[in-house]
Amino acid sequence: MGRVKVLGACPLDCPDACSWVVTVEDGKATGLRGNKDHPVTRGALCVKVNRYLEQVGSPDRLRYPLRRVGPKGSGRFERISWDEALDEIATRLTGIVAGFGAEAIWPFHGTGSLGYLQGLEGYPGRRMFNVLGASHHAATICSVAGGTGLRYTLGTSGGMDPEDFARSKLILLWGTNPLTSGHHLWKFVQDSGAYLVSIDPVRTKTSERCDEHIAPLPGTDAALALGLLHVIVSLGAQDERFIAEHTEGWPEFRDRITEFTPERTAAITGVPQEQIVALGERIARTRPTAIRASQGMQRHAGGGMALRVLACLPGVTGDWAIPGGGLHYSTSGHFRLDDAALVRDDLLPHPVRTLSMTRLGEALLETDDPPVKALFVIGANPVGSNPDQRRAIEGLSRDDLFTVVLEHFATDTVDYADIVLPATMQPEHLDVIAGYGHLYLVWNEPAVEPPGECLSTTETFRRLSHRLGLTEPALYDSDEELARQLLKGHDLDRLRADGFLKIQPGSVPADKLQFVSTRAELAGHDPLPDYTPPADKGDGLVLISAASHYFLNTSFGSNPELRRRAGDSTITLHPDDAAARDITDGAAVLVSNARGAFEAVAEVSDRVRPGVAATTKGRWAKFTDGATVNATIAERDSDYGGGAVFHDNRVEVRPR
Ligand SMILES: Nc1nc2c(c(=O)[nH]1)N[C@H]1C(S)=C(S)[C@@H](COP(=O)(O)OP(=O)(O)OC[C@H]3O[C@@H](n4cnc5c(=O)[nH]c(N)nc54)[C@H](O)[C@@H]3O)O[C@H]1N2
Ligand SMILES: Nc1nc2c(c(=O)[nH]1)N[C@H]1C(S)=C(S)[C@@H](COP(=O)(O)OP(=O)(O)OC[C@H]3O[C@@H](n4cnc5c(=O)[nH]c(N)nc54)[C@H](O)[C@@H]3O)O[C@H]1N2
Ligand code: SF4
Ligand SMILES: [Mo]
Repeated sequence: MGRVKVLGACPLDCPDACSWVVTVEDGKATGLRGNKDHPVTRGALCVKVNRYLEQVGSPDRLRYPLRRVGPKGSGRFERISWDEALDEIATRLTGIVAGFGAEAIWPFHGTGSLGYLQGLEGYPGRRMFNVLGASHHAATICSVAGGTGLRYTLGTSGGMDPEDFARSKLILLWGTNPLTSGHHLWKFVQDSGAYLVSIDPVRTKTSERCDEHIAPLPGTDAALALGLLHVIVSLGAQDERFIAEHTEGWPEFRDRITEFTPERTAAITGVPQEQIVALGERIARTRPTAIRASQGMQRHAGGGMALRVLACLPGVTGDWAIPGGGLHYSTSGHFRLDDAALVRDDLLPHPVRTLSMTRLGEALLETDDPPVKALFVIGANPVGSNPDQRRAIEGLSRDDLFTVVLEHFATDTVDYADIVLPATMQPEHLDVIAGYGHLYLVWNEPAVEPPGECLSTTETFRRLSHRLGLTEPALYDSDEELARQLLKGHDLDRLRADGFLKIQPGSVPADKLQFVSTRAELAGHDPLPDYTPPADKGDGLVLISAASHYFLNTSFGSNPELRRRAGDSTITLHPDDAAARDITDGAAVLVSNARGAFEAVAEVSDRVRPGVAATTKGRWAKFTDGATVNATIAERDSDYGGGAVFHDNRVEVRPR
């Protein structure tokens, strides 16, 4: 068979959507590296995905269907055949539909893969679930609040082309840590030679590489942006021509800005007045200024509002009209693929309810119209990733809940499954990925055969549809047919041959930029931007649990080498906060609030500002005494779209 190279795409929930090259020798994947030809990947993957083939070939990989034999949570399973698994699922679903209606079924899709065929973007199985009339799933856990806020201001959530950062003169890295959570942007940031400002309550790896670090109190970014605008407008540095031609509601917005004097802004944000004024002056005189804001800062009660206000800033300075100016949050809004043709909501027999990913505990424990009786967990690990871990586990422990988990590894969530189905990994199936940190579609050609009896998610649902006796022809479309339907109007053959294809972004703003937003008003919100304070107002420290350098959400959480490098579960405290609690560096501590508690090792450092503590997401509860930071997080919605509020979280910390 010899040696061949196959082009693929990283499926993980990361803005960079790398194009990769798999070396296959005699049917085995022997090498994986970044594609040198891709303008963003530039030949490099990352510390996590450099170990991806280790994951693919791991002895811990799930290879066969399993049926639970111990109590829920015990993780005791027996191997069964695919026929047995599909029969049992079909029988249980048929009973649940007869007894409670099909809306009692919840296909719970996570971000394990962002593929359009096998992952979140295309909701694999949705066609089958639509034919049945199952509940819909809203993937609210990650970015919806910020995306919605941007649309209120801009009419689109897609901002700058990240490659244009190379042309910026001032870059604000605002609530984002790209050197950990999507490092390929850094090349463009560096090429720019721009003055770099990190705005983050935590001094991150990225902050260390910037010219300046500003550490606001968490959840106060909208106030900071309004305060910076106050300085800009006081200097008369607004771009009157851009404002007149491309915006709506300037007089009202200008009045709002007037309220955010440097004094008031400093009081809200905890940033010294001089720093606010100096940065405002710098923005006022520097064109183009670019803002990179990502998901971190919108995991707050006012997260949607924060992005809404941030998008106004380049509207006042006119940066939206200058190459290298504006804001980049996620490029997803620029991809115009035929999602509707893929998911086929026209197959629904009647309108159905939508259940929010963020509210798993509530849906499993409190919803009864109808109750959730069957849960399909697809590419998700809610025990590790969802807020309010204790309630999520309580819900998943319900004996009357039938849970099917499609997985690669025996995660914390798998332990609560009735049936586990082994899924293929990226080199084993066909898929199409769209970056959210660049403007390329990336093709993933299958390179090797899957191990054991693993099946792709699309094939799993084709077989289950058959077992259920469903006759709708669209349920049996092949992966290639699905790709063609999705990519209508794009050159699939060129994409397949080259491995990637740059798309043409839409214009930003899409129409007139709305300082006063009729779109927000229509959705029942204040038409005028403001500052929305954090919701968790307890006395404790505000705990931020951001991306870990070594895991991707909970993916890789069982990789031995990455676990070793990540070390113990830590919580970083400012020396003043540590001293006030008799906590010394390296001490074992208990982190708790009314919702739950987890154990950690204290790191005492001024990397965090007083009043703020930091840890990371992604650990598995089964490796950390049954609870992670997510045990302390509230299952509460942010302001827009039902987003999650992971960093709007007060905790107490005490020695153990
Ligand atoms: N290595 C690695 N990479 C990842 C991930 C991972 O788990 N590991 N996760 C991926 C996923 S799912 C996503 S959505 C993205 C997320 O990537 P990011 O958008 O970078 O999200 P976070 O890591 O949550 O937070 C980023 C930064 O925001 C800061 N922050 C928190 N609250 C505030 C605030 O109120 N104001 C300001 N100014 N800053 C704040 C945090 O301290 C943190 O340094 O990254 C992806 N990339
Ligand atoms: N404390 C805290 N918690 C957070 C966050 C935070 O900032 N702080 N961030 C949140 C964010 S941004 C996100 S996006 C969520 C993510 O939460 P989840 O969507 O639960 O993502 P993962 O934890 O990575 O779990 C994905 C699972 O999918 C599996 N998987 C991967 N590819 C495939 C596939 O092709 N098929 C199948 N069947 N399975 C697959 C992986 O093995 C993995 O176990 O976590 C959230 N949780
Ligand atoms: S996780 Fe991100 S940086 Fe790493 S290979 Fe995947 S897309 Fe690239
Ligand atoms: Mo995310």
